Amino acid sequence: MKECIFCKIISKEVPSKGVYEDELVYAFHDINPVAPVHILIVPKKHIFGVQTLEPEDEPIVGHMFYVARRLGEELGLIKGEDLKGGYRLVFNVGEDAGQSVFHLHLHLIGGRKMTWPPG
Ligand code: D5M
Repeated sequence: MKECIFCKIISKEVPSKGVYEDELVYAFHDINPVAPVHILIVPKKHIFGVQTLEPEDEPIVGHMFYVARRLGEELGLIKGEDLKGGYRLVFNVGEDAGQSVFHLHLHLIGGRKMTWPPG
C-alpha cells in the first residue's frame, strides 16, 4: 500500500531499527516505546488489522506469535528452564482500542512489571 507507513518501513523507504526479518514478517523497535522493550512484529503482507483477517492469513498470524516467542527469549524477557519473567503481546483492534496504524501489528512489550487492566 503506497501510503502505509509500515509498508514503507518494510520496503526500507522509511528507516527503522530492525530486530528480526524473514519472508513473512519484519520486527522493529516502536518509535514511541511504552516500556524498556517495545517491538512491533509486522507481516510483510498489507493487512488492515485483525478486523479484516481472512482464512488465508492464519499461518501469518501464527508465525507472528512464534516470532514473538523467539524474540521474548532472545531479549531475555523469559529466563531459564522455569520460564520466569514475562512480556505482553497486544493487538489493538480499531480506533476504540487505540489502533493508529492500519497495517496489522503485534506489540511485544516488556522489561518492566505490567499492570492489569490496561488503560
Ligand atoms: O500502534 C502503532 C505503533 O506504531 C505506535 O506504538 C507507534 C508506532 N509507530 C508509528 N510510526 C512508526 C515508525 N515510523 N517507526 C516505528 N514505530 C512507529 P497502534 O496499535 O496502531 O496504536
